[in-house]
Amino acid sequence: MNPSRENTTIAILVIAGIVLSGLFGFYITTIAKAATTSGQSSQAAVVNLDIVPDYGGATYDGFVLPTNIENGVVPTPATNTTGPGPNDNNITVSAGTAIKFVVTSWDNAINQNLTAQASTPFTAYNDTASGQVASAYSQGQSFVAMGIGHTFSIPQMGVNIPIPPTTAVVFTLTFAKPGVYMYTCDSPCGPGMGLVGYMEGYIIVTS
Ligand SMILES: [Cu+2]
Repeated sequence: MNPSRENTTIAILVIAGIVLSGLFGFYITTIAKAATTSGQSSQAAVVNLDIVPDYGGATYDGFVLPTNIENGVVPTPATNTTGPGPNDNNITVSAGTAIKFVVTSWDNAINQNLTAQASTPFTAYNDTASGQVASAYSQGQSFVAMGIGHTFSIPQMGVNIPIPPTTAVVFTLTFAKPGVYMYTCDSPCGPGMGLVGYMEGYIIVTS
């Protein structure tokens, strides 16, 4: 092989390598995104749920899955109120698995000063000028006049977790058996309250 041909061969190999690594990188990114997306709606060990004020207008606050925010999916109020349907904020998880919930409220309104005892251990994370502050509450711990905008409540399980304004609240729940659990907001937050697809939805627990 003469020197110029060898150089040409090397150049072609380098270019091919760059193109292939780019394609491979894209492939990995796509796989990672697909895994995250499918993990959100089924068999997730982590459930991210946002509370968005005035989602869809008309002061309808809502629990919204992050993928629906990304895709601009705005629900119309569901007509079925007694069971799970295509309500846009239903969550599917596995029974017998510890599920970490991360509920992030983007609502800055305080609707209620809540005095109660923690039904479930939870940690509230707030961003402040001096960094992120975590407040952890153990089961049964009292809180007094906590300013909240919403709650994350599962009446069937006695779960009632306060969600303060512009705060991320993290807690872990394990659903012992397959079934359907309604989740809802107990705080008087407006017309989205008690509306399936907005401040109410269903957790579908599979075996
Ligand atoms: Cu609410």
